[in-house]
This record gives sequence, structure tokens and C-alpha cells, in this order.
Amino acid sequence: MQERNLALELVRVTEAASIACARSMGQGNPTRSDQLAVNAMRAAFDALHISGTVVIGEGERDEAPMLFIGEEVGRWADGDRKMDIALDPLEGTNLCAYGRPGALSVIAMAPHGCFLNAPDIYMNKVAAGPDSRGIIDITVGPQENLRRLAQARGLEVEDLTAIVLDRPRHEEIIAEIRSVGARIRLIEDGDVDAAIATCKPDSGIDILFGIGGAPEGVLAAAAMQCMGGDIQGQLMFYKDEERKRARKIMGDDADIEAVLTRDDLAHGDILFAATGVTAGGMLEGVRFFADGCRTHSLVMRSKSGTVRTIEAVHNFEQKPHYTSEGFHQKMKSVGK
Ligand code: VTB
Repeated sequence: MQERNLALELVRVTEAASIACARSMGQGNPTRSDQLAVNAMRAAFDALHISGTVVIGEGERDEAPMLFIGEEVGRWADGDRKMDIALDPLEGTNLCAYGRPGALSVIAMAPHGCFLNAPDIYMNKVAAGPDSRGIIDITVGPQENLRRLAQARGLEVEDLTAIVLDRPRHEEIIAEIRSVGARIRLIEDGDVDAAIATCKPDSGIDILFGIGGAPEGVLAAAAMQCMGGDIQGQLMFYKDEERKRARKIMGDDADIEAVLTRDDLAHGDILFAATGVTAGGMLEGVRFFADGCRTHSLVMRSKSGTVRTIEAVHNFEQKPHYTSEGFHQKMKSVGK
């Protein structure tokens, strides 16, 4: 199957995961929310015409029963293209479990070798929209990045809004942003949604700063490749063991301290799909009604630069549906 069609197939997988875990929104059980998304995503992958290998996933084989790094997904039939997969069935697990904005289900897919094999550790990031390409630089700090972006846009720094994860580790970054008078949007979780929002002109978000997960950095870079935005990252090491993990997964010769550009994180012909679980910077959440629901997704391809938003109405009476047990029960009962 041609890649251009595959992007539209991919969105069915993120839709399935979103619908499944959206049932658990606000129930206060992150593990269950994640499990619902994982199970539904795993089942939906089986229908996809690819020979896929998870390179960014739920963790390593011994710690994740499904969608672990190295797991093969898709049909793996003759003629199915070999693809590497970066995924997060529920990015912002706590956002879903506690009913907060910005949770989504996300998959990026590209030919083998296009995604950085990122260890599951922290990464410092800066990301902004298309007019920041070649301007933002993680080594110069928030103040200078804000100054450069304001200048490129013919604005004052005070007109810009930075988005930052609300964490004690960001005290210094937040103080720096405040000192130049830029506005700040603090979020509880979900810096993939935040990075995407920087590329949406009317989102009210201009630039992302701060330390989040490295796997999320790869997913954000895949989205930025499709939307024309820019991102840079740098792995953060707090413990020796994290360096060891980075070397193990990235190879002994890799410069694990290096500034990682958008292309280092994700390059090539990337297909990207994300479906909102709870309403966020770009996407609506799942809305249920009698015998169905409505989902809002983003489907993109880096090669063509096409960005589609897909509003889908799912009819639970007529469609096969995913539950944690498989395809047997009505989708309506997912999460109950
Ligand atoms: C980061 C961020 C994610 O969780 O991984 C964060 O990239 C975890 O940070 O988007 P803490 O360890 O400080 O909680 C998310 O916000 C959600 O998965």
C-alpha cells in the first residue's frame, strides 16, 4: 500500500486508542487509562498493511507487556512496507486520568532509521513554529530565544507566550522568561501537544521551553517535520545509570551530550497521526453520545507538508470495536 494512503490508515489506530481510554477520563486511575489505550492501539495495529517495528514505545520488553521497543506491529504480510514506529498510546496519562486538557494518542511512522533511538530519560527542549526555523537555539537560553523570535515576527517580547511544564525543575527557566516580560502558560503534562500548539497560528502559544521526556521529544520532532516548525533537544543526565541507558540504546559511539536538531530527532518521509483524548492546544477531545462518539485527529505527512484535521463520527452499532478484551464487546462498554 502506498505511504500516502497509510497515513489515513494510521489515524484509525490513534482513534481506537483515544476512544478506549477517553472512557476513563477523570476516573483517577492512570494505569487503567494507559492500559485501555495500549490494548486498543495494539489490536488496531493488526489491520495495518505494514511490517512495523516499535522504536519509541511503552518501554523495553521486560517492563512493558505490549508496544515495547522492538515489538513487531502490523500485518507483516508479503509486500507490506518495513516501517519504524514511534508511539505513545496515551501521551499525558495523568491528563486523561484526572480530566485535564492536552491528552492525546499519537503515532509517527517512517522508514527504518529515521527516528532517534531515544532512551526513556529527560530531554531539554525548545520548539516553535515555522518562522523560527534556524533562529531558535537551545544553547542560548530562553531570553535570547524569545528576543530572536520577537524580532523575526516584528513583535515585542511581551507579546509572546511561552509554554512550560509546571515543575520545580523549571524554576530558573520560568524566572528567565518572566524577567523579559513574556507571558507564560504553565501545563501539568503533555509537551507533545504543547509543541504542536506552537505551530498553530491561533493557538496563542509561541514557543515551548523546558525538560520533558526524550521519547516525547522524538514524537514532537516528527510533528514539527510535518508542520514546518523547529525543535532542538538535549538529553539530560541526572544519574550515571541514565548515561548507561543512553549508550546502550544509542550506541557506544553516539555523542549523547550533543544538541539534537529536528533532523537528528526525526527525519525522512514521516507519517504522523494524533487523536485528541481530552481537548488540547490543537485537538478536541473524544465526545460520546448515544451509540457513538466524535473524535478529532491530526494526520500529516512530512513529504507533502499536508496537514489534515479529521473530525470522525463513529457509530458503535455498525463498526467493529475495540475493548480491552478484544473485538467482542460493544465499544460502548469500553472502560466500564
Ligand atoms: C514528560 C513530558 C510528557 O510527562 O515526560 C512528563 O514529556 C514527565 O515529567 O509530556 P515528570 O517526570 O516531571 O512528571 C508528560 O508531561 C506526560 O507524559
